Amino acid sequence: MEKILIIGAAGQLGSELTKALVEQYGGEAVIATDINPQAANQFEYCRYEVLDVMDKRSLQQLVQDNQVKQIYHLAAVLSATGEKNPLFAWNLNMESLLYVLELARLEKLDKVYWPSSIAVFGPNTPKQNTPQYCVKEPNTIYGISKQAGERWCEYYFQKYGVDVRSLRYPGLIGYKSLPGGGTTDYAVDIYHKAIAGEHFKCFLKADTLLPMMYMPDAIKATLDLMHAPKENVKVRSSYNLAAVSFSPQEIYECIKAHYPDFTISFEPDFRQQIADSWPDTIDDGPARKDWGWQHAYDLNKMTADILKNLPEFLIHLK
Ligand code: AKB
Repeated sequence: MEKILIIGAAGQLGSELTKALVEQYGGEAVIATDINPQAANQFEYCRYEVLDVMDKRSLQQLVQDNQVKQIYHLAAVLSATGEKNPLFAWNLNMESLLYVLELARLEKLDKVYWPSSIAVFGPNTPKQNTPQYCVKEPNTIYGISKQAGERWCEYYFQKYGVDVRSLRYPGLIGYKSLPGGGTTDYAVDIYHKAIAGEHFKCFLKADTLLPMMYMPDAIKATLDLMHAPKENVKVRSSYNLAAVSFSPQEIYECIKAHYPDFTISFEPDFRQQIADSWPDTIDDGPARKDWGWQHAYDLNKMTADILKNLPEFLIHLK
C-alpha cells in the first residue's frame, strides 16, 4: 500500500493534520514521525516513528521501505524561537527542506507538502491586503528561511517536475496543542489563561493587527490544495492564505464576553518588532480563484468553538 509520511507530526499543525489524513486515507496509509519519542501516545490511530528530519539516511530508508508516495514536511523552528538561535533555525528549516525535495526527485514521489508563512513578508511589504506578488524582504531568520524555501520549491517544480505544494499560513490557532514558539502564539495561550482563570500578560501591544486562522480552516485549506488537480495549482512558490485579522485587544474582548472576569495587560517584548514587520491583512485571491479556497471561521465563531471544546480537551490530557 502506498503511504503518506508526515514529518513533524506532533507539532501544532501536524497533530491535527495527521488525524485528518487518517480520516481520509485510513490508519494503514499514514506514517506519523516526529523527533519527540514521548509523542508516540498521541498516535494510537496510525503508525508512529521517531525521526530526526536531519537524519537524511533514516528518512530515505523510511521512504524506500514503506512505498511512501507523499510527504508532508511540517518540522520547522518558528519565528520567535528562531531569533534566539538563528543559525540553528536556518540549518534545520533549510537543510530539511532540501533533503525532502531531493528525496522527492530521486524517489519520484507523487506529491510533497511544505508550509510557508506570512513571515515571508517584511517591513517594506504593503501592509494592507498584501498581494501574492510584492516586495518581501523578511527580517526574521524564520521568514528568510521560508522565502528561500519557497524559491527552492518552485525551482524543484520547474526543473524536475516535483509536485510540491505550499501555503503561506497566517497565525494558526488551535486548542489541541500548546504554543510552539511563534509570534502569533499569544492567540493560542490567551484561551488557556482565560479557562484557567488566570491573568494574561500579552507580549504584543493591544492594537497589533495580524492575519490569523482557526485550525479547521487551515486543515481544510491544506487538504483542498493537496487534492486540487495539478493544472489548477498555478502558484508553485506558496499561496497567500487568509481568514481573519484581529488584534490582542479584539480577541481579549471576544473572550471576555464569555469570561467577564478575565483580565489582560500588555508588555511588548522582542516579538513586537517581528509582528510589526508582518502584514495586517492578506489578499488570497489566487487561492480562492485557482482551487476554490473559502474559510469558515471568524473571530467570534472560533472563540465560541475553542471555549466550548478546550476544557474537555484539557481534562482528557490529564
Ligand atoms: C509564527 O508566529 O512564527 C508562526 C507563523 C506566522 O508562521 N505562527
